[in-house]
Amino acid sequence: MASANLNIMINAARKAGRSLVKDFREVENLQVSVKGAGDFVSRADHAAEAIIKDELRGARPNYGWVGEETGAEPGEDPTRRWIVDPLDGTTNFLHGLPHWAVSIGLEHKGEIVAAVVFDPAKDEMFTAEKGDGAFLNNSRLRVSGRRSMIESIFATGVPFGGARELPATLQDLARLMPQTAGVRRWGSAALDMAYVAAGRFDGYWERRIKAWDVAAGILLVKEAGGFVEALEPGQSPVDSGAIICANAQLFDGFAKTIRQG
Ligand code: LIP
Repeated sequence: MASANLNIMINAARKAGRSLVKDFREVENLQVSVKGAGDFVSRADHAAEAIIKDELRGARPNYGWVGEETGAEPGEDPTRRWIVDPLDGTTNFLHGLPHWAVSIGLEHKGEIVAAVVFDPAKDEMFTAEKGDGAFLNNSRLRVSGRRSMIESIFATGVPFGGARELPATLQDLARLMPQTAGVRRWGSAALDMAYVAAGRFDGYWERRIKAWDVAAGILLVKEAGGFVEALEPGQSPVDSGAIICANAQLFDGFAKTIRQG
C-alpha cells in the first residue's frame, strides 16, 4: 500500500509526464529546424519542474526542495527535502530519442525514503519506499542474480564537452570491457539505476552525476536488493557526484575494478 507521500509523488510525475509527452511530439518535428530544439526543450524541462514543484510543495509546503532547473530552497522542516530531476535524459529528449524520465526522490535526515522514476514514453513507473520494496507498475522488482562479470552488462555515463572525468571513465572502460558482456551508455542515470533495480542491467557507475539524477535510483536499487555506494567510500551516494551500484554478488568485484581508477 503506497503511502500518502508516494501517491503525491506518483501523481506529480504523471502530470509532468503528460506535459513532457506533448512536448516530445513537438521536439520530433523540430529536429529539422535550423534553430533546433534546444530552447524548446529547455522550456519543456522548466514547465515540467514547475508542475512537479506546484504539486509537491502544495501538498507538503514545509518540505525543502532541490530541483535541477530551479535550484535549492530550504523548508520549515529541515529534515525533509524533495530532490527532483523533471527531465533526466535531456539530451535524448532533445534528439527525439524516447529514453528519458521524471525522477523524484524524498530525502529524510540524509536518507532517501521514497522514490519515483517515471518513463512516460514506455509507460513504466518505478517506485520504492524504504523497507517496502521496489516496484515496476506495481510488480515487485529484484536485481539480477548474475554472479560472473563476464555474463554481466553495466551502464554508465561517459562525460562529454571536455569534462575532466573523461580520462578516468575511459580507463574504467578499458579495465571493464575485457571482463564483462558489455557496457551501455543510454543517457539517463535515473533509468540506468531503475534498470539495475529491475535486473535489466547488472550494475551502473558514473563519475560525474548530480543528486537529482540519482536520488530516486539509489532507493530503487537498495529496495530491489542491490548495493549502492559513492565512488569515494564513506561519502554520501546522494551528494558525492560519483556513484557505483550493482547486485549483491557482483558489487565488491565491480567496485574494486572501478575504484582502481
Ligand atoms: C544526464 C544523466 C546521465 C549523464 C548525462 C546527464 P540530465 O542528466 O542522467 O546519466 O550521463 O551527462 O547528466 O542532464 O539529462 O538531467
